[in-house]
Amino acid sequence: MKLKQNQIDFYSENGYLVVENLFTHQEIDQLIQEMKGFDTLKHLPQVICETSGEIRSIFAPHKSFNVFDELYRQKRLISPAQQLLGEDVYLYQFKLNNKKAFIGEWWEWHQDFPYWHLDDGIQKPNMLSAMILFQDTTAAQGPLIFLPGSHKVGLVDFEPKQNSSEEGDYMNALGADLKYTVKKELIRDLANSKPLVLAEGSKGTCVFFHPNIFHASSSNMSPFDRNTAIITYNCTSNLPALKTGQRPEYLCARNFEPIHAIQ
Ligand code: 6CS
Ligand code: FE
Repeated sequence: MKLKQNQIDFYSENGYLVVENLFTHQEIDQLIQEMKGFDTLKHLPQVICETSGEIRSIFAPHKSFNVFDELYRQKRLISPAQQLLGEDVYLYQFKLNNKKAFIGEWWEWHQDFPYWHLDDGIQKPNMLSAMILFQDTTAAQGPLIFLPGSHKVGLVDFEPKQNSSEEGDYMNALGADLKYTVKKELIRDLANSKPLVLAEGSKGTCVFFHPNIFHASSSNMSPFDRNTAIITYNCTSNLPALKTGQRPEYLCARNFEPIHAIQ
């Protein structure tokens, strides 16, 4: 799948791009089936649970299950990523974010790049995330909320937080109480000039988004699950600084080989 120029322009203007039906229902059903295998792997550090005990996120699912290993290499993801970034890419981070019916919790307003820049030492935001929707997703399930165009602002000041001080503590990058969040005034100002957008879409839709776009999501009060796969690609010229005390491989991958795309 190659993006058209108008899609590339839309992405650079807005910081996100929705591509409907990138995956078939059958393909998604297979992924959902495979995800059940993680119930037995809850003790692993890369499986993050909600306060209720349900799985919130699974990092590096490709290390445990073959279907996920084949997912991030798909040409229909790699080609658009290369087009939008203008370079070869490697897999930086791969997670499954779950939001279970009735109990799935929110994400505060944040940018992704601060985590990757400050915690992993990546220099430039030459990265992107591809989010695949596993269900037909509407406002009721707590989809991502984007502030279009906010990626152009660059890295912004964080809302001061009590939990943001401990160096080397990466768990507060993974739960509902995030360490790098965007200041409320800034969101208010920008949202007054550009309306917020919900990442809604049918099962199999893919949403590409920029590491600096402001985003958040509400809890899932609906009776329907909302599962997503979020695959982050980085340019092979933009590697993390390898320093001591760095985050585990399931958050910041160390295999910098350009991905060999498969059909
Ligand atoms: O720590 C990280 O890498 C992650 N944290 C957040 C809140 N978003 C992006 C990324 O997965
Ligand atoms: Fe995020």
